[in-house]
Amino acid sequence: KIRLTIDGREIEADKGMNVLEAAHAAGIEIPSLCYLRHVNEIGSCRVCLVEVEIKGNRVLQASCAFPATEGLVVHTSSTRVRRVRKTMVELLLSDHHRECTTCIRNLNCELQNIADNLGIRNIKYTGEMKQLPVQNENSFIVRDYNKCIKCRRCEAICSKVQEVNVYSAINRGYDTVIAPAFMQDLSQVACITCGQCVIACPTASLTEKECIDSVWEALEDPDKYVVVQTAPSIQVTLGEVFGYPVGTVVTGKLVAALRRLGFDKVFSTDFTADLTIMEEAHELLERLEQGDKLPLLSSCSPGWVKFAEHFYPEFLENLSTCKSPHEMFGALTKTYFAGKQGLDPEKIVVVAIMPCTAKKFEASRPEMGTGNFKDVDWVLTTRELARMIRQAGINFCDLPDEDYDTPMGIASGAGAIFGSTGGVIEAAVRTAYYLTSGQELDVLDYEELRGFSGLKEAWVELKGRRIKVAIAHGTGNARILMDRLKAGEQFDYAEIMACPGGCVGGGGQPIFGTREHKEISLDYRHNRADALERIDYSKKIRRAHENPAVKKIYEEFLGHPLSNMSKKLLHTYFTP
Ligand code: HC1
Repeated sequence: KIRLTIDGREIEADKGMNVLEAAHAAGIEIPSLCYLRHVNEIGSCRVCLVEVEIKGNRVLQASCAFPATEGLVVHTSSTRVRRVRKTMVELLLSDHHRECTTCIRNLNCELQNIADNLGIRNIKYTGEMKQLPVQNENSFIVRDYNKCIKCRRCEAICSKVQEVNVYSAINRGYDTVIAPAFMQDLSQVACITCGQCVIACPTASLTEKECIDSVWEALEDPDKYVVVQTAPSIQVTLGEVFGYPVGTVVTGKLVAALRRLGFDKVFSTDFTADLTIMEEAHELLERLEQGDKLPLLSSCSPGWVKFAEHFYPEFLENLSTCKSPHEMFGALTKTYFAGKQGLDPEKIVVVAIMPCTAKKFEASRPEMGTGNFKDVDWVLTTRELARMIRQAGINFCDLPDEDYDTPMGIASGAGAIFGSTGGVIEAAVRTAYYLTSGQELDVLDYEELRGFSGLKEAWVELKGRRIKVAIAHGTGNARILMDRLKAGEQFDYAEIMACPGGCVGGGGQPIFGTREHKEISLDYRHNRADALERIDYSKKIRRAHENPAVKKIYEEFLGHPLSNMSKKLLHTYFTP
């Protein structure tokens, strides 16, 4: 520990902290924009300037890049500091397309918050206002260069955490843009569509490609039968937007809100997560028996699949052929469910509420359809759903708790834990153990598969053999695992999720304001993951193979896992 003085208060801080962190730990607020803890500590925006006493002089320094040292004296809110910070933000605003009232990040924009906190009421600096492109040709992310403040957080997340390296600075000085090479659209470069850059962006320079209006149109069309499914993690993240603490389970209100919005059926992707486990566990056992295409690599995270396609195409045969649960759901809605209800599949619209921008991309892939039908018609992120709820004037907090519709709303606890890192393997092992032994596991909780370390490995007992499994989340960690596989290390089964923390940390999840961003770490994802575990614990049925609706769909429609019908509707193939 070290001791330093901030604003006349002597405080203690950990060795190695910068001044911003030390102040924060002591409850002293310093505004910042470009700073992301451990990810982007470059001091470029200068908003976190403070005065530091050096040899009797008060010197301005960026607190995010200045080390806290023993005996240091710091002033965080002197008149000079406040004046200089104000100037920095005024300069940023002088060239920013200030469309606050119509902006998608209105009231959730870090630049807007800071301008308000600093009391900026007019901007002294006028001059040239850039007119740069707004790129929205792809199906997942919109890039508005006119709202970029060059904080480089997108670049830092993409290169240091995800290790995809899509963004870099192009040009110099006033003409600098942070962009893919040659300012190409994200669909033209090796972007994996994960949306971590959207979560990192403090303004609306990076946003999801919104498709709310298309969903409203479908809901208002009397000829359409609109079915909605919710991904496992939405149950534990949507509440944040409406003021609930991070990690609150709001399943009942989520279902009620979707009914109030007018969806004809409200179903759960957890149901097809159970079904995915049935298919994937059988696939694992088949490959283990044949000793072929091992390790089996999970394929339910479309950002990870795209990462593999760009960077590890030699492993595409190892990917599970299972479509992801939300695509399986779409395929079954337009076949099994349509048949059961006597509905014309042409008239069914499948909407998926996903925590993920990559799911938008996945739904647009040509592989993800059956016959003339796309499996999923529209993907809304958690944030888009929250906007629809507000647009409809629904008071989310006052809604009663309601249950999903049957049969495709029935799910085991195994389906729920899919939404956080380690959940797919844990769910699959519960079922694979039963399939190999005919007995149920006594202990369902695999502590060694849980937790947020970037890369976990463990031996898991199945009847008659032990298998070696690995779990990676965030494609930076996936890269480490894949390089080890390339070097010849042997694993049997690996779960890889593109986003840090798994889907609870997806690029379509609620975005926190300035303060929480300083704390950005895996912590808030922990709370969300814990909430998914609570859903699992609370279920009477915690194994996918015990889900009565899953049993029924095999009896009535699919036959058995890996049947011809399953392969036709629920599986796909990725080719380099
Ligand atoms: Fe996920 Fe999945 S869990 S990928 O992590 O397999 O997005 O939440 O919907 O499809 O079920 C995301 C979450 C989600 C699929 C499932």
